[in-house]
Amino acid sequence: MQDLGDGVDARPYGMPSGHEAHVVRRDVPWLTADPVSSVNFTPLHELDGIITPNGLCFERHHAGVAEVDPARHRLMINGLVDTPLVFTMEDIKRFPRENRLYFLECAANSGMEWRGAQLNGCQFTHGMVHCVMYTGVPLRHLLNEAGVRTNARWIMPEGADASAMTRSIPLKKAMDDCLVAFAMNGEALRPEQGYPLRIVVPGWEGNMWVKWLRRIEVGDAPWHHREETSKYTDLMENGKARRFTWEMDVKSVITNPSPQAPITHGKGHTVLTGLAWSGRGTVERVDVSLDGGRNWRPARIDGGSHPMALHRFYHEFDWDGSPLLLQSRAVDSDGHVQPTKKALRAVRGENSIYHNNGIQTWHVRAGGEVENVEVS
Ligand SMILES: Nc1nc2c(c(=O)[nH]1)N[C@H]1C(S)=C(S)[C@@H](COP(=O)(O)O)O[C@H]1N2
Ligand SMILES: [Mo]
Repeated sequence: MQDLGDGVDARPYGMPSGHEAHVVRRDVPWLTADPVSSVNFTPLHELDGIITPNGLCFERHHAGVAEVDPARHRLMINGLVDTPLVFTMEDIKRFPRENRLYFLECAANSGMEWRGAQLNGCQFTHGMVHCVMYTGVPLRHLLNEAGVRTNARWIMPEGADASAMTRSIPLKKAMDDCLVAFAMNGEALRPEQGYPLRIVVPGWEGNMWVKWLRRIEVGDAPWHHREETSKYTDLMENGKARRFTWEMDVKSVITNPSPQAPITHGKGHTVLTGLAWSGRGTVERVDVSLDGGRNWRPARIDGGSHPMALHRFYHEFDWDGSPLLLQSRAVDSDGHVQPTKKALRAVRGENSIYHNNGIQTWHVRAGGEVENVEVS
């Protein structure tokens, strides 16, 4: 065996301190129908800054994690192109690449809260989001190599997993800022995030970010597949469904204090922190309320402001030990203001699951314990 040198073989890949063993992805048993069609949640209340560590990114797969050998993996581009092409991983890495920080949010994030406060913890109410630095090749380079026909308007990425996940994406978006990514936070994608290749669709619904990307078809119309008809549509009060609601709207949540992260130090100096994001640009400001939305004060954004990425906010205050109703409200660079849940239901009704960006309320009791509530 090769001599690895002193100490290197003891911990060839670094792991967190044993004291941090509770900082893990968690699931909600009644939401996980089967281990292969599953979802788990990012422990947002245990994290800081704006980058999600690779091992803590929530996972959502419709048919398990595909095991793909990068040496045998191929990406095919076919359909309305001059020359259908098949790329190896090595071929892809010979195109100019870019590094971009983006959040990925499942359209169903906070979906279980549509009709009322339900899950006790921001990990469960808001944990279907992560934010990493992707390294990849702009998709337009690959499409230009194949030569997109003049009548082409849409693309359809397809996954190599058992679900063969597909979504229709407008060609305009594909040519604008989509990436074919092979790395996250500097290292290869994790298997559960689509190793060795996934498409990055900045600011748009997580389900469009096809993992284990094996094919991109170019067409002149959307395909109307399962994930854009039966699923990932928003049923309105009148029985009609909104379709192709791609952008993830401006949203925020206070991660500390929160039900899994109560105030344990008693009254006095308290650091409130949380995350804000928008699929339409940067977050311009975040206001926080300690009294259920009656009074608002600006929070401090720190850690950088990147379009379509998580933003970290802080608000330091002296807690007098009395009960609080904590809320945060984000405003994005496109002028959108995060709505109350009441305002959201007034427009969207009660039948939706997806695209719940309503303002979250946490009730802090005198003892410092925190629970998920709603104020009217
Ligand atoms: N091939 C494939 N791609 C997929 C999925 C899938 O099941 N198969 N799930 C989608 C959904 S619904 C979401 S929210 C994101 C989740 O990405 P993550 O597991 O990296 O968090 O991947 C999307 N891409
Ligand atoms: Mo999703």
